[in-house]
Amino acid sequence: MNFPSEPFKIKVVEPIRRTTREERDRLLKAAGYNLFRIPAESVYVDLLTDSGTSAMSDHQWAGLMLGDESYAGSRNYYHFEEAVRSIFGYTHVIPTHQGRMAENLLFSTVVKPGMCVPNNIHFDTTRANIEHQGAEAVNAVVKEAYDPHNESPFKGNMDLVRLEETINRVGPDRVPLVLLTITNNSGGGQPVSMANIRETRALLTRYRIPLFFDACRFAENCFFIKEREHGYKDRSILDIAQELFSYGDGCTMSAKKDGLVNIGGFLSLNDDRWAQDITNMLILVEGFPTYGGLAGRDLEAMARGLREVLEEDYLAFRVGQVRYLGDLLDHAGVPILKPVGGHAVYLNAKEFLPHIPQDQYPAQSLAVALYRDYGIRGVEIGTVMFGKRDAETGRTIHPELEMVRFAIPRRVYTNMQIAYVAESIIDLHRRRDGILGLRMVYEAPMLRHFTARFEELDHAMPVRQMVV
Ligand code: P71
Repeated sequence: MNFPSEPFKIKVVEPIRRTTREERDRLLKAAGYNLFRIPAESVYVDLLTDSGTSAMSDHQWAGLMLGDESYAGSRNYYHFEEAVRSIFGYTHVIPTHQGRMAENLLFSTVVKPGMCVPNNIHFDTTRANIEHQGAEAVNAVVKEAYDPHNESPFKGNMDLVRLEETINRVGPDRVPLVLLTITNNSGGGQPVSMANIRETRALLTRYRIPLFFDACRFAENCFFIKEREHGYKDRSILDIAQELFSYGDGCTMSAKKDGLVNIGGFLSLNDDRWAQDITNMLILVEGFPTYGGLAGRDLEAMARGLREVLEEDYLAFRVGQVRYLGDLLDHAGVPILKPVGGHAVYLNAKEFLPHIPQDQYPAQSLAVALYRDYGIRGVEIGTVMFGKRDAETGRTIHPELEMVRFAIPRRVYTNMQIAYVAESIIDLHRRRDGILGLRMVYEAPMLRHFTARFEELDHAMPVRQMVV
C-alpha cells in the first residue's frame, strides 16, 4: 500500500492537552453523553468533523492580510469569483458564510411544498433544508452503498432506475432539481464516477430537470476518478473537475471542506432567473452579493484554498492519510466501512457492538467509549443523526448504516497521531464486550444530534422488537 508522507512542513503549532479518564467521564455526564457538547480543549485528537477544521497554508494566511473590507466590490470577491468560475464553470457565483446557507437559499427559492428532491444520499443539513420547505428528500444511491463489505470503487453512484422511478412516482414537474453529493458523505465518503454523472445528466435531460452538485468534497472525488476510472489517469485534477461540473447546472458548496478554509461557502449556477431570486434573498438574510456573510479576507483565503486543493501531492497525501487509518484498523480486524472514503474512516457499529441493539444507539455508545477511554472524538452517523419517528406508532425507524465517523481535518494531524487513533480503536475493540448502550432523554424536533442528551444504561437492556 502506498501512503505518501506529508507534502508540507509545520510553521506554527497549536498545543493540545491530555486529560484524564476521570475528567472525561465527568465531562460526558455533564454533556448528556453528546460529544457536540464537550469543550474542544478537552479533546486530544478531534475527528468530529473535517469541516472548517483544516489548516490553512502560509499562502492563504498571507492572503488574509490582503483582505479589502469594502462593503461593495471588494477585490477579493473578484479573485474568488475567478477561482470558482475557472473550476466550476457556472455563470453566477454567490458567496455564503457556509454550505447550509447555500442550501437554504437554493431550496427556499426553487423548492415548493409537495415537491421532491432526489440525491445519492442527502447529508443531514441538506435533508433538513428540503424538508423545511415541506418537500420530500429522497435517497437514490446504488444498493452497494448500504453494504459495508462491498468494495466497489464508486459506491456514491446514483441508482438510475431508482431515480427514474422516483421522478415518475412524483411527476417530473414536482422535481425542481436533482442533487449529487460528491463525495457521498453519509454513505461513507464514497465517490461518484464520471460515467454515472454523465448518465444521470442524460436521464435528467430527457425530463428537463436540472442537475446540481453538493460539491463540498469535489477535489477528493476527482482524485478518486483519476485513481479508479478508466481514461482519467493522465488528466489533471482541474481538468477532471471542469469536465465533471460541465454536466451540471450548478452547485452548492461548503468551502469548509475542499475550500481549505475555516469558514465560507457558495452557490454557483447558470440559470439567470434563479440567480436573481437567490441574490435578492441573499441580500435579505446574508449580505451584499460581493461578500455574502463573509469578510473580504475570508473570500481571499477561499480563492487560494480552491486552487491549492487541486494539487496532486496534497490530494495523494490527504486521501492516503485517511486510507492509512482505515488500513491499520482493517488489518487488525476492526469492522470498518469499505472501501475507505476520501475524508473519513467509518466504524461499522453494528458489527463492532453486536450486543447493543439499534434502539440503544450502538454508534453513539461507541463514540462515547472512545472519548472516555482515549480522548478521541468522532461523530455518530446512525440512528441519532438519521433515525426517524414513525408518525403512527412513535417508534424509531432506523437507518441502514449505523456508524461512527472519524473525519480527518486537512493538513492538521501527523501520521503519528493517526497511528495513536488506530491503536486506541484497536484496543477498545478488544474490550468491546464491556461497552453499554444509551437511552435518549431529550431530542429537538429537527437536527436532533446536535443537542440530544442521553443516559448510560447500567446493564444491557433486553432486546426489544425493532422496526427496521
Ligand atoms: C460534516 C459536515 C458538518 C457537520 C454537519 C453536521 C454535523 C456535524 C458536522 C456538512 C455538509 C456536508 C455535505 C455533504 C452540506 C454540508 C453543510 N458537513 N453537504 O460532514 O458534509 O455544510 O456545514 O458548511 O453548512 O462534518 P456546512
